[in-house]
Amino acid sequence: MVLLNLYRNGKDRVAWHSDRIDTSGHNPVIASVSFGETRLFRLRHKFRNEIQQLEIPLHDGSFLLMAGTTNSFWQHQVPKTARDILPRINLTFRRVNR
Ligand SMILES: O=C(O)CCC(=O)C(=O)O
Ligand SMILES: [Mn+2]
Repeated sequence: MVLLNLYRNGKDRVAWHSDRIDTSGHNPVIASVSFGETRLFRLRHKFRNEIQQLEIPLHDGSFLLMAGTTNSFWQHQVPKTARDILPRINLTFRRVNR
């Protein structure tokens, strides 16, 4: 399955979440490709506040892979920004079990 996110400007964002672990309990493998404006991709640990948040700038053409236990232990977000920026498109690819 491919999902497309369009961030029209700095007001469009995605709040903290984890991508869903499928009903069989397996960790999802999610591949993400970004086009257009650079946006920050933030990660925070779900259970350990002392672990520092990570901030990854996703530039035009960036490829990000979330695999293993990433989505069991971490949440991610794409925050708003006050910068006057151009749109960004993000595609995520994941396998869906039927
Ligand atoms: O736009 C991104 O880089 C992340 C999007 C996301 O987390 C999602 O669609 O679940
Ligand atoms: Mn996500």
